[in-house]
Amino acid sequence: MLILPAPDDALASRFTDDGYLPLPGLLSAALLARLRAELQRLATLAVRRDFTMACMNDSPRHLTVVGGQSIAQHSSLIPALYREPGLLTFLGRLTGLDITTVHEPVERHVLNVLHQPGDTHGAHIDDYPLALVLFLHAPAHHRDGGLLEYTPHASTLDALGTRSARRAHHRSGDAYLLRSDTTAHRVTPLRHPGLRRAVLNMAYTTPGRQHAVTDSATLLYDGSPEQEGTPRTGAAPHH
Ligand SMILES: O=C(O)CCC(=O)C(=O)O
Ligand SMILES: [Fe+2]
Repeated sequence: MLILPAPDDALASRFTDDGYLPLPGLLSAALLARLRAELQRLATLAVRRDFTMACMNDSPRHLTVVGGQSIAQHSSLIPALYREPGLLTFLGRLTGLDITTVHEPVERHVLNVLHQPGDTHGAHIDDYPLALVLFLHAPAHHRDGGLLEYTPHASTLDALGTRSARRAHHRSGDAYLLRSDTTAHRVTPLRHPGLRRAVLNMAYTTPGRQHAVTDSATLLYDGSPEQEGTPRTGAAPHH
């Protein structure tokens, strides 16, 4: 299903140094098409989120999501991709970690869609050590926003939004791997109407780390919408 590169030493050390590794050739055109169709099919399950995340310096969340539990119940494609043995082997070789799937369903595999001007996935670190992010749709240009901004080996979120943060643009069909528990990261706001950025984020962990350390994923993907702003259930992107 995925076109996995050989996990050589150069890729491995780049990932260790940068906390980020672009994997642009990972998705075949056929798999990209299937994942886009799956996103469209799951759109009725999507929930709008507009709130600030208290445990992440009150950073903003303006996006539409499909949480891991909904995906587990209604998709067979995404859970199968998530568990693909070759993918787990690849991630283990690349990172040198004993990689395993995340038990709790909320954060395991999620769909994040930015589709309105100003939509952003604000500053945070993840609960689990690895995030593999697959781009189903992305703005064409760097200047459109929707960039991944990140600071490797960070103990705070403070450098995000400053000139010292690194930024990466991705195209539809791209992928990247992030050392997501120690790399502070955010997605910069979309800058115009008519843009769409949709990712599938798959989280992986190591055997001793099966518990979320913050409530951020629960708030974003499983919280009661009424408590967190002005959600619009079903306001899902349709292409
Ligand atoms: O959309 C992205 O590039 C990052 C997503 C992310 O950080 C997350 O889902 O935790
Ligand atoms: Fe993240």
